[in-house]
Amino acid sequence: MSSMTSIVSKPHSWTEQQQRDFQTRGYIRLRGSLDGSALTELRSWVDDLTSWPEMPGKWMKWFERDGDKRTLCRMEDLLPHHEGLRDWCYSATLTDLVSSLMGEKAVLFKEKINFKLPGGGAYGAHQDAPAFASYGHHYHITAMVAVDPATATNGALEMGPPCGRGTILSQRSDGTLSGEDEMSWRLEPLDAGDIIFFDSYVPHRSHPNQSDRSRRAFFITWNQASLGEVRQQYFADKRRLFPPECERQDGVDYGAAAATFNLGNPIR
Ligand SMILES: O=C(O)CCC(=O)C(=O)O
Repeated sequence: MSSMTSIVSKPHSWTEQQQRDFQTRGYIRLRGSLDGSALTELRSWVDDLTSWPEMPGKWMKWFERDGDKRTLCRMEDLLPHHEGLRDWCYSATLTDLVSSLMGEKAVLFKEKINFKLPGGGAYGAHQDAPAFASYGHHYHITAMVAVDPATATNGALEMGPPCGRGTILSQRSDGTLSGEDEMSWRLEPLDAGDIIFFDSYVPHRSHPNQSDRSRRAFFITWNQASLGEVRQQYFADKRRLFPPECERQDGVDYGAAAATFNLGNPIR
């Protein structure tokens, strides 16, 4: 397990134009944020994490299922177990970048890896805000950090029209957006090492991975520090209400927690 902290994001501050773009569109893409050695290290972390066995009470692993076949879909609650990742997620570089987009001090809310391996499923159109509304929070920013290139064929993120803070769009019963077909969507292909920062109101979705290449990415989310640090509470609640597969009990229906903990996801 690496404890290096060499992973940095570039640039270290936003231009006024970038700040305006983020406010107008609800997201901004940074190309080439991680240099070659940082990307190599990030990839080795993901390879490490992927190899860790399922262990109740530790890192959380969820799978997609196709009959008896299961494919790794997601890992969460990683920081207590990985020093390098913890140092990076709490680094001043990342926190300051997010805080300046947020307009106030940001604090880490949660971290995960979405694997989207070949054949991995789609993410339905959704806003994050309704799923993140617990704990009295109103606004979050997430960084999608591309570990692999994200393309039209392996299910890159698509962004919908910006909504502005506080606007919650009409939803289907599963929390996905009922107006999805009337919206214009913009595909955001990424090179490995690119980062998209997006707010919790901008609609987004992604198609299945129809290629033979993985589309792995970190998703790191921050909330306003003024509204409290709840990361540990969030993962305790999630572990209780929507546990990873190895902590599930037969006969329990975990569907009730899906709108908060599994919104639009291919995990079943
Ligand atoms: O990984 C993706 O393509 C979408 C991620 C997402 O929106 C989510 O995990 O809620």
